[in-house]
Amino acid sequence: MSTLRAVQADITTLACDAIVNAANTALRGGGGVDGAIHRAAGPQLLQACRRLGGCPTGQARITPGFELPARYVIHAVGPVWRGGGHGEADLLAGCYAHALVLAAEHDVRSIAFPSISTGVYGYPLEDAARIAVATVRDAVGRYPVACTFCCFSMHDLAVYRRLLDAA
Ligand code: AR6
Repeated sequence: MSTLRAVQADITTLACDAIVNAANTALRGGGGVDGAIHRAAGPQLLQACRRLGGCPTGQARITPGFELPARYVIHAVGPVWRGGGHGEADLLAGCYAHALVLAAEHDVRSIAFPSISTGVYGYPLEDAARIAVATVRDAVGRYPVACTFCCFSMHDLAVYRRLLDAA
């Protein structure tokens, strides 16, 4: 059965089948949620990422979760916000959709997403959250998975909850 919910948490603590990382195209780790996931998963995660040879913006790649409670990490590369006229919305939707395709291929039954692109990449939260919720809602209609939007702040949580409560 598909369920969509939003929680406020550090995504590295969630014992889902897969957690999603807000990665960069090099897949070499970074700050924000990427840094937290690499620290919690241990050095094997970087080694696994190196073998993947990068990931284009708007797509995703999958690795084991190593020392994380999650079995897999799905590394999704969102767009840098450049004002909205550079295909950002399609690229953001694309990385959520691709993450869910990879999840389905690996029999993932529960998945948690951070708010991709809304930190250093500067995507306006409300717009990004709308795309996240719409894309995930659409995909879980085809592939049943329990999906958690993992918000880092109470403000983000309020935005996601409002969107999830709307029909
Ligand atoms: N758990 C859940 N969410 C978190 C956590 C955490 N532990 N830490 C931060 N967030 P960002 P981006 C939230 O900047 O904008 C990296 O350097 C954060 O509050 O992590 O997609 C990568 O390597 C925000 O809501 O990702 C890339 O170069 C959300 O996660 C670049 O940043 C995303 O913020 C990607 O930028």
